[in-house]
Amino acid sequence: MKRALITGITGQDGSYLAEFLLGKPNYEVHGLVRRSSSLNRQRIDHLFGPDAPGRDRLFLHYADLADASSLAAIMELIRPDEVYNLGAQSHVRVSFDQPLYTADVVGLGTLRLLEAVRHLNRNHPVRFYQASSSEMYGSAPAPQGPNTPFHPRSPYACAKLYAHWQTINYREAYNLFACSGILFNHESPRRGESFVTRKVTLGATRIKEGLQKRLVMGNLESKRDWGFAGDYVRAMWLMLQQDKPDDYVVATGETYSIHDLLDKAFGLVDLDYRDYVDFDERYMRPSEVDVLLGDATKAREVLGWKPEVDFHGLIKMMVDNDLELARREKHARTFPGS
Ligand code: NAP
Ligand code: G4F
Repeated sequence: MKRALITGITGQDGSYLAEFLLGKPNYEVHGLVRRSSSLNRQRIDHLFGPDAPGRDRLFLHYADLADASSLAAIMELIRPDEVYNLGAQSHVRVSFDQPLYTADVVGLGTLRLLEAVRHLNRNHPVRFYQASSSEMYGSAPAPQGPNTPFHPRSPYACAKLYAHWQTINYREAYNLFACSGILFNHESPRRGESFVTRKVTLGATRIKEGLQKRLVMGNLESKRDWGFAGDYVRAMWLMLQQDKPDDYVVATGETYSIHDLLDKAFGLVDLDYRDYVDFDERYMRPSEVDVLLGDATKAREVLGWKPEVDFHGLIKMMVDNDLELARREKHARTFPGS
């Protein structure tokens, strides 16, 4: 039985990765969770359900990337074979408001975890995956691939770049099996509500059901290479199954603007977004990343990875999910207590 440790298991990617690994009969999955005043385990609750495959192989532990002692203790307790570092303050706009906190959790948090992994690796081989980000490319011209120089444009991106280089340094200095996946934007019905795709699919469907009148947005000109999170966690796992550790870009190779996203999501519920969208300065960033478009040739050739869900399929999946949520909310409002 292989033991995997996931930081960020309560997040979008953590929940898909846990599901993916538990779907394999030879994995025990350990997730790191933070103490919070109320439980926020909605994305992984179903994994503990009576019919969930591997529910008896899933374990949660309290720890925090800000707390080196908790990471060291967990590493010794679990002695994982694979560590997936997905935990982060992952919102770019928020990182401008909380730059030091973001740097601590995203940058130093990764270093704390790498130290704990390095110590364990002295007597138990561990493979490490770092969730690097296409945000590290920032203003570098598209398309961005493994040889594109980085030019980060936010406190979040700078912190991710620090973590990225530490991961490479631990591989080179200590011979650690450490991989960095430079993942372009990936989304799903489990995406946090304040990221642009989910904000738009929630907004369009709630407007359709009469639960909301307007949608207030920031910059509509930027472009992103959006894929499906379920496809991207497969790439993370594949990286750790190779003979040699390396870094990979994971992307769809297609890019769309926020206008395109609005047009697609509202179009799926037969609405014209131009009738409903307002602008507010507060959603703008002090420095923006204009165009992200990834070149995932290496992931395709070496890992045999390719995305299975395209932009249309992704937005449709999210709209279908959010339409169902909106209909349930409307029903509950119309028939309270039913
Ligand atoms: P997400 O939904 O925001 O999830 C972030 C996770 O990190 C949550 O489980 C959160 O726990 C946890 N976390 C936050 N602060 C922590 C701390 N101090 N200690 C331990 N855990 C902490 O993010 P995601 O979209 O799944 O992304 C996963 C990773 O990939 C992140 O590192 C992100 O930066 C990176 N990434 C994401 C994308 C993308 O497009 N999604 C692209 C490239 C890279 P709580 O539930 O307790 O808040
Ligand atoms: O959905 P976003 O907030 O994602 P962003 O900034 O690209 O970051 C995401 O992807 C990164 C990978 O490239 C991850 F590393 C990171 O953790 C995160 O998952 O914004 C996308 C674009 C931006 O250009 C933003 O300015 O949408 C634009 N936008 C326009 N109006 C908006 C809004 N973004 C948000 N969140 N909210 C708006 O109202």
